[in-house]
Amino acid sequence: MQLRLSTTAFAAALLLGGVGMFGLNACEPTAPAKRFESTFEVHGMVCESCEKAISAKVSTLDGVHSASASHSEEQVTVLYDPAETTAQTIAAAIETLGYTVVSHTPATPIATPAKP
Ligand SMILES: [Cu+2]
Repeated sequence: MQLRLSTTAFAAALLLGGVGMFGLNACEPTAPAKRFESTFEVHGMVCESCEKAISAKVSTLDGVHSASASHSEEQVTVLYDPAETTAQTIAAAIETLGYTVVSHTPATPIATPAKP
């Protein structure tokens, strides 16, 4: 009886250990960074409506997580997945609204999700 109990306990421990290892493996894949940020220098924004128009337009693009614009800084900051879209695509979308994209920074990987 005692032997049987300890065998059962041993089997349970093995099972738990196996489940634990499996769970660890399942949670460990090192996914490549999918969030990159570029800041665009944009001329032509004069008020809050311009900011809203640009961030709304850019947010609809595939691969864009978020976009925020500031007319006072003449900047549009975009969080996006470069595998799905490019800074050129984002710049073109801004320009279809009538603004001028002067330059943009290279895509910089963002380790942790920024503010939602
Ligand atoms: Cu405006």
